[in-house]
Amino acid sequence: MLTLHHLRIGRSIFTVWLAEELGLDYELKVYHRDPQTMRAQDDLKQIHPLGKSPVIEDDGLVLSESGAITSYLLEKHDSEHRFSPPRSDLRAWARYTQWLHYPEGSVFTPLFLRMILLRSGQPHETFQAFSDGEIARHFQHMSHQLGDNEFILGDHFSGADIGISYVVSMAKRLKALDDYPALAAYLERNQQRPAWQRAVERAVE
Ligand SMILES: N[C@@H](CCC(=O)N[C@@H](CS)C(=O)NCC(=O)O)C(=O)O
Repeated sequence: MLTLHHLRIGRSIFTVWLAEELGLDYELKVYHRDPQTMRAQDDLKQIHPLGKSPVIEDDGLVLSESGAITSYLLEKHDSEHRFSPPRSDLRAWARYTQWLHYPEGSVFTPLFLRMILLRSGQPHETFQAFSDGEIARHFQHMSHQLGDNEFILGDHFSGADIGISYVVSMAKRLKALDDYPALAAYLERNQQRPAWQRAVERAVE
């Protein structure tokens, strides 16, 4: 049986969404942040030494990292390749893999820096300039990639849309989305999907 460990509030709701898109049967365990530090508490460390979420357990396999979890779940439960191209189509698979890892690998860091700067209330010129510049660079890149398409890789929803939606939603929370109406509409569209709605209902986001 698959268990999904979900820390509120954070990116693991997006893994719940994937599980719902796939129609999986899974147990959802919900964790809460320490109200003072906003970090995960020790209960998550009992599942994985990093104490971070998402984490899944599947027949004794404990797996962290949202991108790796997406790949694993699709490999195991999407033999029809509804949500990712087959490896035999090497170029399509490589492009998909790039967009699967891009949000966590590149877009998250400047957004996180902006969040820390806002929370600290202490201005820092160098960090602010880095985060502003990188956010603009990445959001222009994602807007360009999206173009007039419905999804990040064209007209089909894929596993890559899960992570892209996460960083776009983070930008929305940080009020950094005003210059990117197409990405705002993309997020809205994805959050109209029945699987997203079920995820929210189940994970009480
Ligand atoms: N690169 C990891 C990041 C995991 C991560 O940092 N998760 C956050 C939640 S959004 C977390 O567990 N934070 C709690 C903490 O660091 O104490 C992934 O993609 O899954």
